[in-house]
Amino acid sequence: MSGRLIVFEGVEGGGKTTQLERSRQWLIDSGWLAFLQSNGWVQQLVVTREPGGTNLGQGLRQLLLHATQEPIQDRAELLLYAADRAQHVEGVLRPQLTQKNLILCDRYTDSTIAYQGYGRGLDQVLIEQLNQIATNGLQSDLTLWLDLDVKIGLARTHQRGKADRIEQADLNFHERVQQGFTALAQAHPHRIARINATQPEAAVFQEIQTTLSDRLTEWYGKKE
Ligand code: T5A
Repeated sequence: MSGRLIVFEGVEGGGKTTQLERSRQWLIDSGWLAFLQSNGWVQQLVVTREPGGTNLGQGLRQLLLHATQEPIQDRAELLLYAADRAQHVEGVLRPQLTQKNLILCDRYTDSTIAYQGYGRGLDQVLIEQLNQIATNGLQSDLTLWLDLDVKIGLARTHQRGKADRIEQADLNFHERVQQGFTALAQAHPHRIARINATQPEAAVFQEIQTTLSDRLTEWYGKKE
């Protein structure tokens, strides 16, 4: 059995980074990781993200989120995210899964459908094809969609300081991105689990913990 890919998705400020770290810690503290390791099903727990999960990706992330010299055209943006993903899948995700590692990844293919497809309005068929090229068919095993009102998420990120290039886009853009995630969750009810991210941090994590426990049990059996 190879490893598993668990992805955290959602609009800006939804708490992905916060909850990913809590999940990492819980997998260790709850004994799940030790259980999986002792049975030889999982070797390591790995944390990564898109964009920016490789050296090349870190440069692309800098360009995508902070470039100021000239506007980035929508199709160029799409291709840069795809380049980041192709490098990440072949250089990190696939090798880690082959080594039976359990991966927690901040954003993946659904972000491209939501942001470049619904948000920018680029052709969905083109995006599906590009996702297929970039991933060579690698899908997440579970995606935790942190669902919250875009205004609340943006307010959280603004409190934190200067907004990045994508956070600066207008509210309508972010509303369309949210519609994208909603449609994706409806289309893939087993792969994508909705988490109510409007609640306080600990309550959000409680939902995530329940979802993770259920899914790990489905994949590997009841933890002893
Ligand atoms: N993108 C990405 C695309 O357009 N296409 C693609 O294909 C891909 C892969 C990446 C950007 O690139 C875009 C999407 C993004 O715009 P990012 O850093 O990965 O950038 O994504 P962001 O959403 O910008 O990350 P953020 O760090 O802004 O948001 P998070 O990770 O969702 O939230 P987090 O955990 O950092 O929390 C944000 C703030 O809220 C507080 C935290 O303390 C923090 O201050 N917070 C809460 N406050 C109250 N209640 C809670 N429950 C809270 N949870 C967290």
